Amino acid sequence: MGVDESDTGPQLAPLESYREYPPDEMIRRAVDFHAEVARRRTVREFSDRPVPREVIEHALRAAGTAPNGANLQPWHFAVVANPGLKAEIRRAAEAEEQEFYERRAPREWLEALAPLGTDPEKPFLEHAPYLIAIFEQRYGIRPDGSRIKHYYVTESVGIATGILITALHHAGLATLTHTPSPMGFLNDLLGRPDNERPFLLLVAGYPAPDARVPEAAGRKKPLDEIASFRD
Ligand code: IYR
Repeated sequence: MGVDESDTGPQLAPLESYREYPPDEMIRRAVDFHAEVARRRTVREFSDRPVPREVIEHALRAAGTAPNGANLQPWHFAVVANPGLKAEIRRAAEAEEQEFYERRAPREWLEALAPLGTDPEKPFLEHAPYLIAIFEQRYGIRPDGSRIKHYYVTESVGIATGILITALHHAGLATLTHTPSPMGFLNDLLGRPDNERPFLLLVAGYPAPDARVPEAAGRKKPLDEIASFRD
């Protein structure tokens, strides 16, 4: 019922989920949503307080609704709560970060990071209750082992990650988008296949009670610097 009956071409269904709001309500919703997401801060000090796994599961379901190339959903979210595995991830990430901060990073990059106060120590990888390793699937694999081409993989996974971060924030959790570089160790430690490439490591939990955040990172460009309108 409600599905196009023709036997050729795509099966189309009526758009039942769309909601229109009167303009004043639309504006209020847009204002409120901005205020809600503008409160989000990237946090680097996490509490070890446990978080209900259901929150993570629902946020991941939200991420899985992201628009993506040909609806092939080219992502995998590997959720890590196991303390031993978190410790291994921390060890591997800190080894890469040590290299990054001491050798690999050009001075210009280190200067750009200075206002954030980041360094190679990543204790949050053990303190936070959840690490979500986000993988992009460069291609898919059919049950017979043949490859399925994926499209706009990075764009798709980036959009899904944005929704995931927003969903976790909306639920009342703090996150950190962590990008140890390179991240190949995540495939080894998490047993992920060769068609998957780590996209980023999302740290999620309650902020530490005394968590502090860099002032510089809270300053966002005004609208006239990030957008242009041609009426
Ligand atoms: N991956 C390093 C460095 C780093 C890079 C950027 I660009 C940042 O916005 C923050 C950190 C680290 O996590 O410390």
